[in-house]
Amino acid sequence: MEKTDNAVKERAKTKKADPRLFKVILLNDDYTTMEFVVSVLETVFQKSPAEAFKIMMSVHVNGRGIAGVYPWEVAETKVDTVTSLAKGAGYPLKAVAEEE
Ligand code: TYC
Repeated sequence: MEKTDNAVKERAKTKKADPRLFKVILLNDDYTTMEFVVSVLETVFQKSPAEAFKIMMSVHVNGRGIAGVYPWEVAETKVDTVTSLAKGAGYPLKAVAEEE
């Protein structure tokens, strides 16, 4: 057997985990109900009812707000989930991912 077992692995991986984080931003609109936005924040972003209401009101007043911060693939999936839940319910609610 070749004596390579203790050799230092100088290049174990060629791809490193992406360390960047992305904010998922909810955008205000005039048609999506407050109840629907609160339910999205609870189910997709795991917010408590009180926190979900607070974030929803802040988006309603300020035009946009942070629903959560995640690695790229998670952020992208949450944006898609919000968009498709909203579309299915007939609301124009939009979310976007922005690098922190
Ligand atoms: N502005 C909406 C209303 O008055 C509520 C709303 C809040 C919509 C947040 C979208 O991301 C949003 N019914």
